[in-house]
Amino acid sequence: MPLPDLLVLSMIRPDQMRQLEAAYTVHRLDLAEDPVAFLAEVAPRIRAAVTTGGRGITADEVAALPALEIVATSSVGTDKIDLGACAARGIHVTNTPDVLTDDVADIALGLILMTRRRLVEGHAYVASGAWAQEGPFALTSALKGKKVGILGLGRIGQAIAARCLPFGMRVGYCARSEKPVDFEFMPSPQALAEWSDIFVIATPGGAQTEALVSKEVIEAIGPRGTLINIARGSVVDEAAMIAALQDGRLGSAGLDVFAREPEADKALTSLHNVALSPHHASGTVETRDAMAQLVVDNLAAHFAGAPLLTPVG
Ligand code: 8YV
Repeated sequence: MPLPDLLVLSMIRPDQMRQLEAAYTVHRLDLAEDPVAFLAEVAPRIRAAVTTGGRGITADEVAALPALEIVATSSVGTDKIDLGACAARGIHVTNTPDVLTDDVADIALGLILMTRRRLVEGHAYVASGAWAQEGPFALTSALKGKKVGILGLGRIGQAIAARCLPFGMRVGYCARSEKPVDFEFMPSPQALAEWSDIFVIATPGGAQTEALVSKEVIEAIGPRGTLINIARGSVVDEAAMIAALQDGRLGSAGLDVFAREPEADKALTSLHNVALSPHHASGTVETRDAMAQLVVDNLAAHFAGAPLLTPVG
């Protein structure tokens, strides 16, 4: 029995790649010198595809794969996967929720600490010798008693909330609907921004949330406020955020995601009131191994005719 043909658009962890190579005829589009020619050659045989959050799979690529049955992504986000194109053809899509929730929430808290206690500037203050020359570093504001507004209270948003409480912070949220939680509900991103000292974006990416955090919302967070984004760069009007950070209408920002990755806007990277992370919230060995294993296990379930572990939609 020939092994099913599998297309790798973006590689996953080494051990799981070895498992794929043992169970499928693997075609590495991610390594192809001429991806267009490579895809044309293998396309008729491809029954499954593996990708990651940053790569996804386009509608054109889906259309080029007439025998495609399943797309498995090593990410919780599916904004780079054309779900409509997959649904129209009955192509299954699987992602990797839950296994990355804690790591992503940890990075959100890390960015809150880095921005609110100005740890990046403090490091530079010591390293540059300014401490010896200019005296004590400026006082910052405490986390205790501050209001954290979470935009999007899904698994990751709720994990962030759970981490804020032990720091003595109050939690509010905005979501498509009220949830059975003990946090204050705000009906809109604008209302949440007006309420918040720290505004955390934890929504999915994609068309439905594009620029949801607008210039007006950014200004409502305000000169003493902090914006944290561990979701997708597309959720924020990045140009408006940069301008507000530059002229003081927004106090500070902690960002793990950007409008363009990996080339973050130079106007952003030169600011002193930001803490920046290279889209690495799920970037631990343990979590990326668990995500990759979910990819392998979902594919195995599909070809065994068993229920998928983490289907999307
Ligand atoms: C990375 C992520 O994009 O899970 C997501 O949606 O954003 C991250 O985990 C990457 O896809 C992990 O492979």
